[in-house]
Amino acid sequence: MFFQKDIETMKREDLEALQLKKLRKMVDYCYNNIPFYHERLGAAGITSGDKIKTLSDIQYIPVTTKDDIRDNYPFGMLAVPMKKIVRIHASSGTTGKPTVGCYTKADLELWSDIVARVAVAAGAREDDIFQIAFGYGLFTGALGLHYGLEKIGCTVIPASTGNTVKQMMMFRDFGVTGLVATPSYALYLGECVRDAGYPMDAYKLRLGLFGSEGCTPEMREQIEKTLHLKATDNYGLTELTGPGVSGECELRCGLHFAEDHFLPEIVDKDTLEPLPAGSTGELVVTTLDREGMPVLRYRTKDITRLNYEPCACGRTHVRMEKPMGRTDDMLIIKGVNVFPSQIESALVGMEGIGPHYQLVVRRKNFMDNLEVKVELVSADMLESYGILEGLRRDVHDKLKSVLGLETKVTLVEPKSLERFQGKAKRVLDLRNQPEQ
Ligand code: DLL
Repeated sequence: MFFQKDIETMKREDLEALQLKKLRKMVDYCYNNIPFYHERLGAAGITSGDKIKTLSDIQYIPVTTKDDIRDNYPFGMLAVPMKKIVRIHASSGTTGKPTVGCYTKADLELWSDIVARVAVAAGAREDDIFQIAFGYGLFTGALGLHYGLEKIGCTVIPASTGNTVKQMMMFRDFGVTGLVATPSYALYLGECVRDAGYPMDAYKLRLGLFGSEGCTPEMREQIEKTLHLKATDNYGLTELTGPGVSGECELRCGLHFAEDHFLPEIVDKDTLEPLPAGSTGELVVTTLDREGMPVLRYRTKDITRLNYEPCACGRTHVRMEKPMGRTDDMLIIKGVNVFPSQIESALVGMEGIGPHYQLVVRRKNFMDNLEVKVELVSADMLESYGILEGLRRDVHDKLKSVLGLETKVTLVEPKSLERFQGKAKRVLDLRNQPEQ
């Protein structure tokens, strides 16, 4: 049930004392070893860790952004000589240069520990056989889970993405008990399994370790129904190491943060002011032990909340609510703020439509408009205008009541929307295209 019980159930005051000690050391380490931080911290008057008297003094440390890391591409944020780096990962990013993550041997060791912790908390055990259906490569997901699960003693199958027929064959032939994937890929695999008529209840699959993108409770239910497993969520970022930063325990009531290695804060996304405990805002994280590429107050852009109430599982580390989205994914449609996750929650599970959707944003007369494309579950419905129109109206009305917004709803044929093997891209932004 625990991977590192002493640490995971530490008393809060001891945990905070540990964090403060590590934070002060980390400030010194960054100031002395990374020119970028020497300059930033110096300009803020924080020339030594001694200036940090309490944990809340962290607010005086300047934040670090993705642009800061990009501006120092590729190795400007290193705190150690290159010869101490034994692994490089990178996040693809949709524009410009990728964000690079560099690891020393100690970083890799710590990374496997935190992933092992997340996996055990979710219910993984030594005798599990895990199929890793994340893309192997620069992405931190696959190798991160790979070494963490091996550390527990699980059998790991580095399946990678693609070739769903083979994925399904391995489920059966290798007696797979656990699946690692993005929720979107799990959804797609579930659909393939159902279409192929595989008797999933005869399979041994029981646990899903899903992450790297959001997944609403409604979507999770769909995945669990088709794959016959218990789906759990884990979270991380390349800039902070990768997966293992936080993850759900078997009770699934928030993602326990690896607080002995990462110090999370919630700030106002516009003013960067710290927000009181329990508020929703942007997650900012400081690495407390990272050796190769530490970061101070990294702005994740993820919107969430932290819950400091102790969890019934016995873990004391703070629980992060599933992020509702990224600040840069938030759409502003006719003055209304909309997160794609709100639309997902409203749509998934509605009768007559499937869980796949696409959001198309256009700009007309200086105003943003939203088209929501949803798939019908059965092509037979295409034959009745009355049924189609009734369904379209239902979807429209549900979105209107949830979002308070007029949307254009388009019903499309079954299986006509794109399926994803990695992170889903559900928003098609046509705002910079000529009007259509
Ligand atoms: O996605 C690391 C990871 C891999 C986490 C595998 C979990 C499992 P990046 O590619 O750098 O790293 O993307 C980080 O993905 O800021 C979030 O916006 C999003 N994200 C990651 N995990 C979750 C999650 C990996 N469980 C960005 N729920 C983050 C919601 C997530 N969003």
